[in-house]
This record gives sequence, structure tokens and C-alpha cells, in this order.
Amino acid sequence: MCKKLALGLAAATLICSSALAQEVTLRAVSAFAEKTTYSRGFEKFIDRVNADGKGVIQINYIGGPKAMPPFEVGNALKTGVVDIANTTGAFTTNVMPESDAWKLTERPMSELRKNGGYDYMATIYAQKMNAIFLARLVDNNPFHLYLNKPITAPDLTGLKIRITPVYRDFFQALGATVVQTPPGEVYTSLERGVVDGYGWPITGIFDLGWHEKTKYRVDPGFYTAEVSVLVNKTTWDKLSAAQKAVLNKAAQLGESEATAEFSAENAKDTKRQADAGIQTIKFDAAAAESFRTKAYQTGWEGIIKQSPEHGAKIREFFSKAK
Ligand code: 173
Repeated sequence: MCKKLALGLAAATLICSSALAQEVTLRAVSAFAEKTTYSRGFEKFIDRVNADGKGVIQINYIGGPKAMPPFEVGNALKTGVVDIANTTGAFTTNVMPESDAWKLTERPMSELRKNGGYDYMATIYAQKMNAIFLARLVDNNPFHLYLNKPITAPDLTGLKIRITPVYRDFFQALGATVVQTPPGEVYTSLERGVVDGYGWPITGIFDLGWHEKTKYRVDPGFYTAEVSVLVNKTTWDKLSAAQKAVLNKAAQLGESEATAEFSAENAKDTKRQADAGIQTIKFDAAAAESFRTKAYQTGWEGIIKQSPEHGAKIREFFSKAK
């Protein structure tokens, strides 16, 4: 194919590399267990890429937390140990503290991609994580506090609660003692009574059997869960336009489906929790309002403290004007 043509060297290289463009295979991991709620969107994304990208680009899915601990995924992506990852901001604060801010978005991704919020974050992902933020596959999915001891007011004094960075500042402000664990340790922590409760979104508590060890869910929910596809930037920059197009197409589909998909999932799991005997602790309107206000206030204070450089600016893009 690469006959020496009577062309300049640059042109000859161009002809050879396009003629020889090979199928590329990316190594992928998920920070969430395989075939559970927060890996499902990514697995669908992979299926789409592998169907659409035959002969162009493929994804080799190595697996979930059995392959790599969730809190190590950000660094593995940054250093190129993996090419593509499904993870959430709370798991990658060790390489980019600002990543946890996605939980505080009050605008859909379609708007953030227009108002500059996405671009602002994308620049930080490139700088600090050497990553491309390809698509948010989870949105419109509130977090809740789950408990095994009842409370009557938003006061967690004397309670030990399992957290990730998502909930740390809020639950501490409510008086809790906090213990950080990956999702894979929640079941045994509950079983052994190491914790009296945990933070988690409205969906997914059945995946790892936590409903067996959960008595109460506190309403209202707060924030909105984010789980996204990230690509190592060095890998991305080497891809051809055709290879990028396959990834972008699957990414756009996934991101545009997330909001409606989670509306349905949220309703389904809310009912399933009630059917499983999980009782709801509901605050009165005033307490519910102050609970949610405190969630956002402490959440933003935490982000701004972690990133004095970018926190306040991110808040302008993500928040609804109050
Ligand atoms: O609670 C968690 O482990 C967590 O931070 C999270 C984030 C997004 C989706 C699900 C859980």
C-alpha cells in the first residue's frame, strides 16, 4: 500500500496512515459493579460502540470494582492504565476535586453544554485528569439518606453514616459521624452495625441486596447523581475522525436518554422500596425545605473550599438563580 510516491514526505505519510488505519481497541473499566444500575448505561454505550464500530473502533470491557477499586479509576484513566471509564465525580476527587460538583447541577446537560458549564468543566478534566468528559449517563436521579434508626428531624447527632465525598459536608453539618466506603462495602458495614445508615441515590439499593439491611429512607432527596464516560485524552487525541465519531454518536444517544430513563427508574425503585417494607421518614414542609437548602449550601461550600480557584465559577453555571 505504501508505495514510494513522487510526493513530499508529509503527503506520503498521510496516504500511508489513512490507507493503513486500523481498528483500535480501548480498554474500559467501570467504578460500579457489572450489570448493576450505574454500569448499565455504560454497558449499553459499549454495545452501541462495538456494533457501530466494527473495523473502526472496539471497546474491551475489563469489568467493574473486581477489576479495579472505584477510588482508583480516576488515576488509572489519567495515567492511561485504562483508556475509557465509567465513573462518578465523587470517586475521582483525588485527581480533580471539582469533579464532585456535578452532583449540584440544577440544569440539564443539554443546557450546560450551551451555557459554558460543560466547557468550563471539560477544560479542568483535560488539565487535571488528562481526560475527555464524553457523556453524562446518569442525571435526574436524587440522592437520599437511608437509615436503620428513626429520626424525627434533620439531625444526625450520634449516628454513624456511610458516605462518599457526595454526602460528606452535608451529613457532617447535620451532626453525623461519617465513614467513607466504596459501594462494595456497604452491605457488610450495615450487617455488622458499623454504620446506622448510608447515602445513595433513589435507585440501585436492590442491586447489592442492601434492602435486606435497610429500615428507613429519608425524604426529600437532594442533589442529582452523575455517572459519566471519560476517555484518556492521550488516547482520544490519537483517534481518527471516524473513530471519534463512533464514540460521540453513542455518547450523545446515552446522554440524551438519561433524564427520561431515570424518571422511570426513580418511580420504579420508590415503589419497590415501599413493597420491600422500607418505611419513609418525611419531614414537614418547613423542615424539608431547610434540609434541601442546607444540602446545597454545604455542598457548594465544600466544593469552593476544595477549589477556591474554580468552585464559585462552576456554581454560576450549574445553579439556578435564587
Ligand atoms: O454513594 C456513592 O457511592 C456515590 O457517591 C454514588 C454516586 C453516583 C451514583 C451512585 C453512587
